[in-house]
Amino acid sequence: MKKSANLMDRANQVIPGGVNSPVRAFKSVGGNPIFFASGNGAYMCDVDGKRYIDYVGSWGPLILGHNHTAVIAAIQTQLQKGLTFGAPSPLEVDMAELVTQLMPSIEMVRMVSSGTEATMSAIRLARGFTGKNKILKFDACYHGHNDSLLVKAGSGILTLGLASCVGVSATVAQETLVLPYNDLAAVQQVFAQYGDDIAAIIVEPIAANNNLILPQAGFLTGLRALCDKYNSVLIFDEVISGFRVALGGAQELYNIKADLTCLGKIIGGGLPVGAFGGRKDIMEMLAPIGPVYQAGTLSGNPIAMSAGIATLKQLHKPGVYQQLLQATQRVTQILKQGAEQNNIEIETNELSGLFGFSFKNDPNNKIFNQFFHLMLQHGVYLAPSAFEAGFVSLAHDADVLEETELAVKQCFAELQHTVRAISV
Ligand code: KE4
Repeated sequence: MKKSANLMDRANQVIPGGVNSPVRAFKSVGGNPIFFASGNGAYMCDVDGKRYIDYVGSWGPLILGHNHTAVIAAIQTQLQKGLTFGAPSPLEVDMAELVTQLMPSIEMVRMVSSGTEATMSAIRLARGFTGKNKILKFDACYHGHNDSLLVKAGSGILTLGLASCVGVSATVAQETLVLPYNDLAAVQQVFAQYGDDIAAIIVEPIAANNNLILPQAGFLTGLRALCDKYNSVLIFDEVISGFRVALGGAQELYNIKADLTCLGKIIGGGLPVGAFGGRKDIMEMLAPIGPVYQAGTLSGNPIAMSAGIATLKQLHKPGVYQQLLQATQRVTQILKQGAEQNNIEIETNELSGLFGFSFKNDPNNKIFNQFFHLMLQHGVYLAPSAFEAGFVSLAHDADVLEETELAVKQCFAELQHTVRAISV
């Protein structure tokens, strides 16, 4: 990986940590990040020409796999017409109509350029709508890097072992209440105490930034009931789960109506897009018709809209989510079988397009980190952190899964020696 190493030396001189997003830095797994040159279908190639099966998919956008022909064609068509107008364009209306059709709880939607912008805007809107100040989030859920939500967050904050984040003022942090995920009793107690000042609950309906944690029965419906009782806004952060776990996201899967929903990743098809939307009476509080200001130079960018719309249209096809679920179940089955054959204990879970796995008795993720690097050697790119989920695309077909199985078997055979040494 000589070229990657040389690039990292250069990057470290001019980019903090050599990366434009911390979780890419391999800090928790050790070693240097790999620099990638290209992607195609379920594969990526690094700058040294090594090919990997990609189980990160750019952290979610690439549900169709890399460089899907329909997405590239849509981008190329729009490219001929212009990159950006700084004025309304037809594709923004097409996208908004598509999103409101796919997620009925979203009566109106506003495009932004990242998931962070979506959640930041949604909590500002909730505060403006309710006139209340406090935001309730859950430990190790990650909602992007805006100040109010970087308190005890997941993803990179968890990966780097940061309790919260330096630079977030105490006055801002004190307006954010943080509770354990799935602990409805704790939420009931906090509402009893602060209910008249809780503007919103923001929750990942499927927690995918602390490995993969599914909501316990009754948890999401309990949050819905409390928001109804105390007139707080229920915000579903579906930046990962939206259009992945079902066409209508987690809210379709669990049949829960959110007041506001935050979207990202898939909605941009690989280009920078986020969105937030929901109840009309809340959304109409937004400028220019309401007093809550929110804006963005490239919001609704036509190129990004064309990629997102092309992606969503592919997901509309019959059988897509069955195929995605079957592929994802195959991945966790392969992991379980590989571990079992080598007397290694792992736990796995999955939904369509998303999976999590963890090694038993691996409190410091030493086994995970060893496994991560073995998989790299065998041409499989997992998320470089035990605190992230795995992403499966529609490009992960039978041949890719067979190749994955071969690599996993070899890795577990080599890992069993290490596990014995680490466990001692
Ligand atoms: P962005 O601002 O990174 O587009 O989205 C923030 C965000 C919001 N909500 C959820 C549920 C998210 O998972 C994210 C971002 N996800 C991480 C991966 N766990 C992005 C990867 C990174 O930070 O580089």
